[in-house]
Amino acid sequence: MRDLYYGRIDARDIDRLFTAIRSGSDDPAFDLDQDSQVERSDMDLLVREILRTEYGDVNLDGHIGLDNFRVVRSNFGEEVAGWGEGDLDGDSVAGLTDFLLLKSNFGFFRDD
Ligand SMILES: [Ca+2]
Ligand SMILES: [Ca+2]
Ligand SMILES: [Ca+2]
Repeated sequence: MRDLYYGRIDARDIDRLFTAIRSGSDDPAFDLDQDSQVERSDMDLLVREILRTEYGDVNLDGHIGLDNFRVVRSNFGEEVAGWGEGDLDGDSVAGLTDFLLLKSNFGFFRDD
C-alpha cells in the first residue's frame, strides 16, 4: 500500500487491498491494523479511518447519495473492475451485497 505514504489514496488502494485479502496475502504493507492478518478489519480501517468515509461511497467524496447508487445500479449483476464501479465487498461483481451495503449507509455525510 505504497500510495498511503505519498498521500494519494484512492479507490485503487481499496482494490489492491481487496485483492490482497482474497489471495490470503500476509504482506505487512496491507496489514493496516497490524494484527498480523490481512482481512476485512484492515479494509474497515482503510475505508473509515484513512479515507474517512463508508461502504457505498463509490467516488470517495465523503457522501453516499444517488450518484453512488446509480453506479451500482448501472453495473448491477456485472463483473466490474473494483470499488469505483460499484464493487464494495471485493467479490469483483456489482451485486446485491453491494447494493445492501450502500443502502445501509445511504445518506452518509463525512463531517469535516
Ligand atoms: Ca490486519
Ligand atoms: Ca460519494
Ligand atoms: Ca461486490
